[in-house]
Amino acid sequence: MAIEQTYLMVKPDGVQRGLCGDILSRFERKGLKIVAMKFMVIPKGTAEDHYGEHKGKGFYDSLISYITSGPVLAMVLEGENAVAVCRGMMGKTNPQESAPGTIRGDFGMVTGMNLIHGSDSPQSAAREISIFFKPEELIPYRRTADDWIYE
Ligand code: D4T
Repeated sequence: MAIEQTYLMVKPDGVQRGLCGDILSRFERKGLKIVAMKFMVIPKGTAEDHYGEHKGKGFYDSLISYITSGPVLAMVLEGENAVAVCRGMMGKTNPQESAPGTIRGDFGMVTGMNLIHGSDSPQSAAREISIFFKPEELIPYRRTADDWIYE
């Protein structure tokens, strides 16, 4: 199984509700490796770039104003099959349909405040990482715990 990188972001509601630590610790405890992290308010143009595929949809304007309404915790995580693993941990887009034990299932109530973003494919991950991080902001290092996470 290939090692992948994925783009994750605790959205403004997650930051305001004090859930950054809880959300990040789930990924750390699972075995994902932190490669980059940034606390930022997303500029409107960057948000429009990130969510370009949704332009023209009914929820687009509120999505852009929500995601730019306050700071987010942006990060790149790495691991085997990281994109799908992290999507599974996030739960479905609508928190009311997300299984208990997932981030959205445990903490969210509505789609418009669904706490976290995660790339939905390796191609999206590469695109999104390049929107939010410069190449030199991705930190390569050997994590000794990997010897006890992977066979
Ligand atoms: P993101 O992209 O934020 O990780 O969410 P998902 O990958 O799970 O879902 P998405 O791309 O379909 O939607 C992006 C973003 O738009 C919000 N949204 C979505 C909304 O407010 N109303 C809607 O009807 C939909 C489909 C929530 C997530």
